Amino acid sequence: MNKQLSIVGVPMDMGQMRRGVDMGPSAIRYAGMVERLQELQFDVEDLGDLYVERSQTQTDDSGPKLRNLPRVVSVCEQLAGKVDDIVSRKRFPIVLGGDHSIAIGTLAGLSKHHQNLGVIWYDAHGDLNTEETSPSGNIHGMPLAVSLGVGHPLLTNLYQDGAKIKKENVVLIGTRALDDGEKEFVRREGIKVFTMHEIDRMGMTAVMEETIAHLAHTDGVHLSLDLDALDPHDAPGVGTPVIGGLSYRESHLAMEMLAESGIITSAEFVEVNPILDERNKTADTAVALMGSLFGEKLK
Ligand code: B3U
Ligand code: MN
Ligand code: MN
Repeated sequence: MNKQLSIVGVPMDMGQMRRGVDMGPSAIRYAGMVERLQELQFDVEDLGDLYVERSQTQTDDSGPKLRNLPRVVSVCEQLAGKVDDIVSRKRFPIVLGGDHSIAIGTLAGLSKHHQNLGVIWYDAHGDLNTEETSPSGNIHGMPLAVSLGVGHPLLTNLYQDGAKIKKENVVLIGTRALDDGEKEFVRREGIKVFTMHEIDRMGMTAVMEETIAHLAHTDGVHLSLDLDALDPHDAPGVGTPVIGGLSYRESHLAMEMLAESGIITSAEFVEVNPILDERNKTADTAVALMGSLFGEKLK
């Protein structure tokens, strides 16, 4: 694994309605992220946070179809450039959210360096909505569709024109709250999804084995980890908790298997909202999962 890590925080909360997720990067750092990774002998560079305009008098909560679109676009453009630069310097990017809309920027930046990027979408939700199917107008419910080239042109053509990833290179894990339009998207495109049903039936070991095999042909794999994939018991500090989620232990197993496989080339941890959290539990969980993803157990 690449031993050179670069962290970038994105204090973004414009992709959804619950303020506070902009403080996610601080909460994750406070939970001891940098020290944890340094103990694992990584060379860690913390690039700080991107500048995100957070004026509350300019937020657009009036219920349009694409809430705060211009602001999401400008932050994602900025993030894409940053991620592109990190990878150009042969380092491993770790992006801290912020709401999940930032994945549009992360994947746009990564796509400059990969023809066949794999993506693991570890999330209770599919994030496969478009402005037509979204029940909320929140862009954090759309980043996977956008990255597959489906959505508003300002989003799909961000940084580079068109789709950033291919449908056969995507695996969803932990899914349990798909909207009707998202179900249709998954069926139509034949996307690989391990819902909670499959995880309960097969067990996390088999799910991860299949995931790793499914992505074996890719030229790098991005892990997009939304903390709401976990059960709210272990990750209460998220904007849209969904009961019946992945356990702390299952998630560690998943991260450990990814560490053993060596396939992960970039990662992001999103949707940590300290305002809704219990004593920074969700950020602590995020950092503990990073420990496993970066090989704590293998040492
Ligand atoms: N699918 C719903 C809810 C949602 C998506 N992502 C999160 N919540 N975190 C939507 O608004 O698109
Ligand atoms: Mn998400
Ligand atoms: Mn989610």
